[in-house]
Amino acid sequence: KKFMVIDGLPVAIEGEKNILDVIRKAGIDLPTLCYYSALSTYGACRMCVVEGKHGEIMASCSTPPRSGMEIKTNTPRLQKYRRMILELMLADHCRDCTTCEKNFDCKLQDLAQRFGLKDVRFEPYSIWDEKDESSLSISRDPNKCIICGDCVRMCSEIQNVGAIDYAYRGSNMQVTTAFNMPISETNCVNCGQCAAICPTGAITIKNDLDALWEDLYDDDTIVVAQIAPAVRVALGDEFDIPKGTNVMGKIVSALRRMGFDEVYDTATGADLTVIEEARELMAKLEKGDNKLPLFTSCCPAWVRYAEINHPELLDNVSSCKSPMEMLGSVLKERAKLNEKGKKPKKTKVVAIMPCTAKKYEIHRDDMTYGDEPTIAHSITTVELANMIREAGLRFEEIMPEAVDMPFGIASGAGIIFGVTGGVTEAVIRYVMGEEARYHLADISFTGVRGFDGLKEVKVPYKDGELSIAVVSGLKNAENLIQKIQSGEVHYDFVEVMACEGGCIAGAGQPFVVDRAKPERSAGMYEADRMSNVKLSAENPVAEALYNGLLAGDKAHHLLHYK
Ligand code: HC1
Ligand code: SF4
Repeated sequence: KKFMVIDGLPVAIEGEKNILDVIRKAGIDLPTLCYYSALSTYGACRMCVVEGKHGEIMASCSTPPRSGMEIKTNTPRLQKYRRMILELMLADHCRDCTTCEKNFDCKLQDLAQRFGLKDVRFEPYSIWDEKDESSLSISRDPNKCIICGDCVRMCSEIQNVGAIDYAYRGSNMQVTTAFNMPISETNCVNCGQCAAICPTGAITIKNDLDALWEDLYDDDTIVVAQIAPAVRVALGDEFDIPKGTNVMGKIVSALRRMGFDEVYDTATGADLTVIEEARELMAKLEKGDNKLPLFTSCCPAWVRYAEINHPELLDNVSSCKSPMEMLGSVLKERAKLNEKGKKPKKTKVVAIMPCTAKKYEIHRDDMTYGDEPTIAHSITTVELANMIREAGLRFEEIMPEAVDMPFGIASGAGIIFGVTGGVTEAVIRYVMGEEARYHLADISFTGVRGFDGLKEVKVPYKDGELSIAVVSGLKNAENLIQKIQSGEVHYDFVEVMACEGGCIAGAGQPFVVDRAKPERSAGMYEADRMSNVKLSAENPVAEALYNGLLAGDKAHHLLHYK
């Protein structure tokens, strides 16, 4: 067996690609600012330096382990280096910590405290740059960038976008957009993954809470909330509730305490999406339409990616609005009908989402109700946690409550939208019809579940079978598109989610390195098991809507964007 010696103790080498991973396995929390195992190794921050037997200093993230190697992780020299690195970073860093969006959640702040930094002896060596507030989803503050490059590698390696990169040399080096353009004018798709991974406040997620509080305090506005599937299994992370716990009931009561007038579940909207999207697929199959596969359209970062990079595929992208927009349209329509003959109050729909691209989606020209955005505000799971703290609610203790009627029922199929493969599983249940009720376990074993970047599924359909692919992460999506376009593979239906793992790992969720995917997806599937309606078509709310508010051509008008 191979082993190395870390701080005098032998530790087995079990296939780790660098000594950092061996050190961390040994229980030592070696600091890093630029290392994520899912991204390529950059070795820029030098915080992970270790000392060899002969006094040689090496970055542990980029040194492969060798049998018999002896290293130390904590020596006076290493301590001096780490403190100096931090001090130099802080010297050129805007240190307005108390008002920074990342206060208490900043790795640099955390390390400065951990290494006992008391003073920064050096002057800043660059002039302060302007912030870039052009995006609806993210803010960029170059004065807080430590050039670790995590965002650059995330944007290009995982998302295949490359909207940001290094520019200039030496101490002038910056991470910026091409020609320093405002990020909203680049090919950025608003996925927010750069902000999720940024260790400091250099890229943060837009905070839209002030406008929302204003509406909540306004007596003439009826504020209606809808909660996305993935939020319920992640919000608990912010309050030390065990990972993956479904806290839907607590969210509902917290929202009521904060002044929301009505609270609904986006999963009810997802049931409408399943019905509309499955019908669209079945109609295409019936017609022998050559615009197959049908790509899903509920992920706004994916739709934006397709618009920028694959305009030739837009006819293949479903015409369905996302569940958030479908439920939003229904809520606005109902409000309009209810308002007739009464003193009009404004109804505003607020979406609570795991996603930053939803902040962009709500402002799209094709997502309006009348002449205003259907959804007034889209806030993230983390913003909701901040609201709860600001309101002084003890989330851990709050008693759960049920969502409101008439839109209080969602099927399990609608709920699992929040995890990669969930849309597909829900659509399969629909196309199989009532039969699906007896085959729920079989469907779950077709290959739709799990975290592979690409999953392929075959399900029987009429006399033949449907061929389906599920991808998450835009790089995985691009690879699949290349194969489809070269004729190497053929599918009838493709589910795309821009974030690896699906919405449970959205950039608006509390950040943990692995995004707690197993726990969060287990929480989603448990909610499905516990729901008494399994099929979207059997959701009585959907049925009532199709017979009422959505009757006739209203369904197409309200639920589709093209
Ligand atoms: Fe999602 Fe969706 S699944 S896109 O990840 O289709 O955000 O949770 O709400 O709209 O339902 C997000 C989640 C969410 C929509 C649904
Ligand atoms: Fe890249 Fe997504 Fe960040 Fe835009 S939001 S810069 S696409 S990682």
